Amino acid sequence: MTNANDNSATEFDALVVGAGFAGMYMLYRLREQGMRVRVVEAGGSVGGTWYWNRYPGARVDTETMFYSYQFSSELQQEWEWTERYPSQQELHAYAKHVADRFELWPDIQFDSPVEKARWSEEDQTWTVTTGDGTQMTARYCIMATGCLSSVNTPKFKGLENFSGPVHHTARWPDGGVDFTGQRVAVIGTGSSGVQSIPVIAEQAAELTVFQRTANYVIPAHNRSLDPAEVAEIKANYPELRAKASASFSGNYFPVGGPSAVAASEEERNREYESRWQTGGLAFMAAYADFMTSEEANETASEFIRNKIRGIVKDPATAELLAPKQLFMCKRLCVGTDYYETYNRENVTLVDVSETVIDEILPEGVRVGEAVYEVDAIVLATGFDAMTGALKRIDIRGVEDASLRDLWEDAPRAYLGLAISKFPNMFIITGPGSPSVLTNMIPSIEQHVDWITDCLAHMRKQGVSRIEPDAEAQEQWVAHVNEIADLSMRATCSSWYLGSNIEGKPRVFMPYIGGFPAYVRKCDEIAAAGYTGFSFR
Ligand code: NA7
Repeated sequence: MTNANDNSATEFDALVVGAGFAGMYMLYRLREQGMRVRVVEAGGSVGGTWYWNRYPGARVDTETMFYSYQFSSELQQEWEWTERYPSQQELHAYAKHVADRFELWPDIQFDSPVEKARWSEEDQTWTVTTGDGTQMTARYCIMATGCLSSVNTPKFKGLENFSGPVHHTARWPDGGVDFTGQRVAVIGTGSSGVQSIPVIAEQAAELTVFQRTANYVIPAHNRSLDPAEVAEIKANYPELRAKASASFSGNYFPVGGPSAVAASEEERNREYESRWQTGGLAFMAAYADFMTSEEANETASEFIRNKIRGIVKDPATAELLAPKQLFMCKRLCVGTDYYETYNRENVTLVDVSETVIDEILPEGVRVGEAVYEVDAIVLATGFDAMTGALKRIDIRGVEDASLRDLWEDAPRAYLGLAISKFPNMFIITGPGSPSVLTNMIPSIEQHVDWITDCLAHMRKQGVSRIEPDAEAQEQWVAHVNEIADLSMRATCSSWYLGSNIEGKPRVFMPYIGGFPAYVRKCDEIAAAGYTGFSFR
């Protein structure tokens, strides 16, 4: 095995941008191939999402016995998760353990945000430039930049004049923030808001939540893992992982029934109640027709709205918290005491769906005529999802083609893995792949394995340049769009569509055809000698 344990080295076989779960595993696989690799990471440690999102209450919303690497049976057997939904700290500790166990650290360069990546047709190499001007070159460049990593800070008028601190959930200060005795504003009620609001409410003197869109929040029922249950899963891991891979979302959620409409009201309520009591994302699998029948969808929506009305004592607040859009149209949230938090004396909900946040004043937040005086502001305002992290880098391909320009109207990538005009570049879980609609770690592993096999194939064939054909890419993009239109997921504003970012084109970015169908397609393409790609 070679490694790049020489900080002055600038020439590599492959550069990997990002040291989250994707970049770490990519490094591991490329080193196995004998490649000299450098991973370039903007943050100060490994873990990506689980390095940056340190806000109070940050937890994974996918059961972690399955939200974890499966490439190494030893790792899978030896690591002990403590909770059903572990905290950010535990996930970050896991990422560091993986880096220790596989000795990844020497090949990762931290605190190095990549600003430019340029392809040279003459040299057949990529040159990557970091924030301090350091340049590195390699034959291959793999973007492991994450789907939810480019932070969205809305351009609120006057934000810079606020007299207190402003913290974004995804850029939380290391060491935490003490809100004791303070009046705090939280703007945003997606997963980050849903997780942080109950925790901040316990500490702050007063908490004001600014909600633009109410979300569906299923209770997590987080708990310590029972050693007997862990032993059982570990004893059957290969079989359980295979079941998960054969499931639409890469999570094994047994489907309750084919149709919510066909079920009787009594059956439906029993099914919903049982899933509510179990908790978590498996609620989505209660019936198979939530995304194809509005009537079916409304039965689940109304069940959850009634739960909210039952929990939240003030009827006006309960109605504000009751979502209007279809269930599962926006990403489903999983929370702990989320709705219960609005029964606290020190918590106020402000609706900013029609009268928006006009301005941030030195003393607080102004919505229309009302000024909410606060000492600190928390922005739980999410990300420029899927394309943001790539477009932030000035990426130039063949004949200086600019990725930002080519993706101005919509992202275009073949299989969400590679882009025409950008030879020898791969993206892990890029737009046009199932990515954020699936369990991310298995999706990452599938992409990394596919890329590794592809590079091994190239070596065997004696070729060193790969690029997707424009026509194959267009056909894939058309297919991604066509099936997105068949689902109701694209019917509301969400970050899947880019509608949370001002001026971003509205395009449903992930592939909605399910993990098994996507994997089959990738495997068929590889087996047929990588159809849709040209080699030189
Ligand atoms: P999300 O899910 O994008 O949530 C961001 C929230 O911030 C959401 O409620 C937005 O309302 C709100 N928002 C954004 N801009 C504004 C403005 N200008 N005014 C008021 N409110 C605003 O991000 P998260 O970090 O919570 O979660 C991201 C993913 O991480 C999550 O889905 C999981 O996959 C893990 P909107 O809904 O756009 O009306």
